[in-house]
Amino acid sequence: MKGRPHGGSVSSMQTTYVMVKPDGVQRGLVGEIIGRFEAKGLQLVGLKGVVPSEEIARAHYAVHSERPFFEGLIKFVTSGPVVCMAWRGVEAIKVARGLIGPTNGRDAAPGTIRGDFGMDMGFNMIHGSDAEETAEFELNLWFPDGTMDWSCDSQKWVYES
Ligand code: D4T
Repeated sequence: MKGRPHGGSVSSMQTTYVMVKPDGVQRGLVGEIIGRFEAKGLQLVGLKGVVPSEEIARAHYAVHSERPFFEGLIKFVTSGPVVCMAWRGVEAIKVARGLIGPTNGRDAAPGTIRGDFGMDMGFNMIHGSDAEETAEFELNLWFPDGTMDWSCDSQKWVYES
């Protein structure tokens, strides 16, 4: 995919990295998950499926490298295909995290993705960037060629101005 660097000119406009993890793909939840982001009004600017290499998985989760669950997490996330997405919108990072819900599905409210489909901490189906710097890092890691630059006509019916 070609396009401009991630990020935007409007101050609150953000692009966030979202990834359906191997459990979400294996359980056939990809369509449901993409549908929720689309229906919310976010704009899809990146989409691909990959089986992550150990190298990219370790880079993505480097912040957790000293945690006891790290090696299990790497084994899990490299165990099969993931679906990598970039979603764009006003405050997209916060909005995506809200759609996803808290880490443990048992604590997540119904209506969130983890709340509706998850029962576990490790198998929590989906990842979403937690801050602007993280989003920038993760988008560059998973979409090194950039994201799609396109004008979404329906956005004029998503935002009042
Ligand atoms: P990600 O990063 O995958 O979107 O999840 P969260 O942002 O909600 O949670 P996190 O970064 O704290 O954890 C990353 C990843 O590690 C798994 N995990 C986490 C785990 O297996 N055991 C644990 O004790 C924790 C804290 C779940 C998500």
